[in-house]
Amino acid sequence: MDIPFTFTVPLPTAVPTRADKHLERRLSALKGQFLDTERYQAMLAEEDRLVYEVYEIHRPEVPGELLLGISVVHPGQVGQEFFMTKGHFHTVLDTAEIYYVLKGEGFMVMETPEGACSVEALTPGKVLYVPPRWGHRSVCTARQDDLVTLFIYPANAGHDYGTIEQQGFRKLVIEGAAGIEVIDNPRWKQ
Ligand code: PAN
Ligand code: ZN
Repeated sequence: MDIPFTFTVPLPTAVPTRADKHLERRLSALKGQFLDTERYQAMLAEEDRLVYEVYEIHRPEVPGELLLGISVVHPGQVGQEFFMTKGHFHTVLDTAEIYYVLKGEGFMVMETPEGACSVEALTPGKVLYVPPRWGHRSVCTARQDDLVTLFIYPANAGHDYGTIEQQGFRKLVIEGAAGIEVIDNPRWKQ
């Protein structure tokens, strides 16, 4: 029998008091994603740095259930580009997701297979609704602080990483001459 459960996410550490799985994604897991491939290779040769972590609560992956957890993107850059998650579409494209920002600064880069795109600033207290069909990637733009979000999505959604691995998102978040800039991804082909 299912029993309602609670957990807390004490700040500032933001490590949830319950997690069934703790995932660590390092630079090596983001091969091909950063624009500056030379800098990526040089950094990787030095150290396979931790880019982001995910704390997952497990539930049965069936319609009606929700999956939830905490995502922590660490500060850092590969060349001008900020540390970010791999990003994905949901395998069941018509499934949405909610993000609640607990800590840090950053952006959610989003797009649909139909060609729409949107880049939303993430600040503590903000709730972001990612509608069905929108692929999504979190980017941490703070110099020192992690970007910490709570995410909730239908348990049957699944993850399609392959589409993004091929050419990335249409938009990139970089440190430009005038500060943080959102630019077109030059690798992205129509
Ligand atoms: C989140 C993400 C999490 C890590 O749980 O999975 O932030 O990002 P990647 O999955 O792109 O590596 C989510 O959006 N789930 O659907
Ligand atoms: Zn998702």
